[in-house]
Amino acid sequence: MTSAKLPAAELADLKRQDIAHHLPGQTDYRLRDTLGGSRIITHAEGCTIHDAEGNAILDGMAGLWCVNAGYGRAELADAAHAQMLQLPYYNTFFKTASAPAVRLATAVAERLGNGLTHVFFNSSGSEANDTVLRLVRHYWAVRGQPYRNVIIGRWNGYHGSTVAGASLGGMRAMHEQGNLPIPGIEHIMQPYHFGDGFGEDPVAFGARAAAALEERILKVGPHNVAAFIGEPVQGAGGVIIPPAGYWTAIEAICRKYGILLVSDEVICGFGRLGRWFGFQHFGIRPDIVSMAKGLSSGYLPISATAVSSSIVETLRDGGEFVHGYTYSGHPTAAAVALKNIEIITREKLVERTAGDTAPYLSRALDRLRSHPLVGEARSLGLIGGVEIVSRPGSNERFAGKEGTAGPMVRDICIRRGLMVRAIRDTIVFCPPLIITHAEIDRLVDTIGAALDEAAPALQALPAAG
Ligand code: PXG
Repeated sequence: MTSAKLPAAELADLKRQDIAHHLPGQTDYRLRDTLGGSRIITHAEGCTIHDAEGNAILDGMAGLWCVNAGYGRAELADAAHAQMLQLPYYNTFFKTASAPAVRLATAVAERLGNGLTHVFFNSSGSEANDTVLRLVRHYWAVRGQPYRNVIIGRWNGYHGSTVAGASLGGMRAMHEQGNLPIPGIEHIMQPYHFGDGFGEDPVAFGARAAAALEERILKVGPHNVAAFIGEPVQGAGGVIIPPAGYWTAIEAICRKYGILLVSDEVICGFGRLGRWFGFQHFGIRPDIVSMAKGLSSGYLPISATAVSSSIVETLRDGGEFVHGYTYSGHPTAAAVALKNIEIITREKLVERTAGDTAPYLSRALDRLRSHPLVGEARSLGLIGGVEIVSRPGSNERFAGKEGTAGPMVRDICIRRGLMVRAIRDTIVFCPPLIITHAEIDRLVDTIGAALDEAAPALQALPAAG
């Protein structure tokens, strides 16, 4: 597919309407309006998105960490089309279900293994985690321990934007808007070695970060704690890959106090870390797993909350679980997700990530590791981050302030035809799992070129203090 530049008048009209009527999420509206409206993305294929100005951009973010199977999959469109003609919608509340929902639950459970037998459907990652909160509190009430309702998450974890999702997450900026978190949610330190443990032995730092969970459990009172929730690798927090031993230590602490372990696989699921699910990479067995994004490669909104068979046994004793959404198990979304899983399986995208593209990406990042502005370049599977620093060998930031260099380098990357995100001063990427070696080279070398281009302006900034 070639460029499909929109006629100038049509584009100007779209941008005018965008400013006049549209409030996109996670957006500074004054800034969007000052920039003359949003960039209009018109079409995409493979790993490339196209905008209305005629730019072709390598999508280093797989949309928003989700288009694992890549763009332009006619099979997914065909699955939606066929299902819409047969049964576009029906609910799961009247002791009814649709074939795609039931088959999808089975396909997900088969890939989860580890006793995670049952799946509850929702439409977004946030909703999947709302279900986690409702479910674990209900679970402990049915078990006769209704006081066990505290859920522990981590600072800078991301679990969504609904009231429960943003509360479970540890994004201070989100908490500040809307008087969050809601009661009964605690946060502990994150295992961010580069940021919070610089110079410390990584394994010792990981053990210290995990020990923070036990300390908090003891402070809250073990009998009050319902669950711990974490992302195997924090995505929106800045691609934070925990040190070796962290997750096994967290799991052991949860077991010691009989606390449910929840793995938020909204980003890490469906091949991202080179396994179907991130917890499988870290060798742990969560009791609950939330997932979204890669479940349908973002083609339609659908998410799931998977639980272990022993949780299901308790739920069976609990009467009606008075929770569910109109679109739980949406037949069309489920049909598309099922076809997406079939594609990932058939094309061996999980195996390809583990055995080919992930090691290739990791080796390519070596080219950035010696750059004077790079403090660390890390990846696991096909997710990674590059830390921009003001002094080689340090974790010091330009102008002594986080968030100065990152957006500058990101904007240059986009101008040079690569979509990446800046999370403070970390450039992060999470490309479709179909990415080729040549595209990985382009991703890494564009970041390198953007760093070179930004260097004079960054070095001219006033020093810290
Ligand atoms: N959990 C995780 C781990 C996520 O990354 C959600 C839950 C919520 O999913 P929904 O579908 O409700 O958005 C996410 C979503 C960012 C950014 O700034 C990341 C997400 C969403 C919006 C922005 O990188 N991840």
